[in-house]
Amino acid sequence: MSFLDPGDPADIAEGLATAFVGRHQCTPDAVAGAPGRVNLIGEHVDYNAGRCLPVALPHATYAAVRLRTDDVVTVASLQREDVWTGASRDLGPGAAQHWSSYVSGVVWTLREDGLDVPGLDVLVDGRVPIGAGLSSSAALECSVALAVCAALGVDADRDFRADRLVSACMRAEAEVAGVATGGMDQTVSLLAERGHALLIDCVDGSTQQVPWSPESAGLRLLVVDTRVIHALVDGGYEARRSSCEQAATILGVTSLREVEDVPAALSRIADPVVRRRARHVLTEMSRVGDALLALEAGDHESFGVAMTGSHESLRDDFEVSCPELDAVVETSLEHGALGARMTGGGFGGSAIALLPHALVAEVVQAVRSRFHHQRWPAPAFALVEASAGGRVLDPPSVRPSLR
Ligand code: GAF
Repeated sequence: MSFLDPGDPADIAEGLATAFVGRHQCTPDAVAGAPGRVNLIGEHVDYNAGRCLPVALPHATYAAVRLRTDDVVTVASLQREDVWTGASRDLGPGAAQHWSSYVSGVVWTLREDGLDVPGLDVLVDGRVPIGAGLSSSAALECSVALAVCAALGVDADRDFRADRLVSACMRAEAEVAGVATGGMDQTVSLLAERGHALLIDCVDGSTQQVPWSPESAGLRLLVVDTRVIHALVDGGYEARRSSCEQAATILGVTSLREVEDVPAALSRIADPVVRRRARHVLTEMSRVGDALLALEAGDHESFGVAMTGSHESLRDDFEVSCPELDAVVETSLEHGALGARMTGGGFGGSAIALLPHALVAEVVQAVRSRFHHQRWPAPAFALVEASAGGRVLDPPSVRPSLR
């Protein structure tokens, strides 16, 4: 069985620093890494002021940064051929859309937020699969934000991350890259702690570390990347967000979180599509509550039931699943998973399954066979433990031959 390898952070940082020297003939001032995520439950509730429960992956994106003496910004990646070069005027909203917008956007928002960021060279090594719904964009934004802060000598401690960097990265994605997300991904990428899921209350952005180690109960969290490319910029995400806003307007609330009597609220929404979207959000908010109670009681079976309920609601009411995600969920459950669901924005991307360790090989084989039988591209798998949020890898060492 082969699983997506997150790599060793120190080795990746060293390789990246070495590649940086090869490209720029000088060492980077800082290297930082920030993880992707899977969300355990609480999907499409962050922009409705609800609570969500993501876990940081061991797979991260790494950024090496060197400050320049002029105003030029260059952005390159070990995974891509093209290099983006711009100056101040090219950084903010309205700049041409390019993968580098996630990087230049962060440089722009950090400046907007008052940091004195000069021109810089950025080199990225992305180890979060792109388009897999595992939050590679937030991992990129957060790694760049942390590396820029480290290069400037700014101490990005927990409070600084929570108060300044989460919103800087969200703004970069919304205002420069063009996708107004709800903040879950950036928050967990910057604030997660090893061995914990992060409970985010999106009503005010407050967070709480929730112990998450199903391994101690003989369980594993399996991630299945369906290889159906998920992209938030395609319009489906924005359409769901706008249906939720419509529902809130009809109900006279600022966010769906304020709704108390769910059946009564739903009966006031005449449009069947808007009603279904609202029903997902409102029932998902209560499933998060159920899941938290189950976790507190060490009741993984009930946690699994909430996960599967979440998938059904995302599939039937929110309509953001796809046949490949449904197939992963069904197959995992048929072969003994306690719960399974799509994770992240949907429209492709990844699913997760919580299952006994002893069944991992069987479930992987069954999912593989099902994809093969359907003539779908082979899926990719990862077994993940709750990992830490972004960190500066310091000091970046460079292989001796290039010093
Ligand atoms: C994407 C977004 F970026 C998040 O903010 C969140 O809305 C998620 O989809 C759905 O829960 O990952």
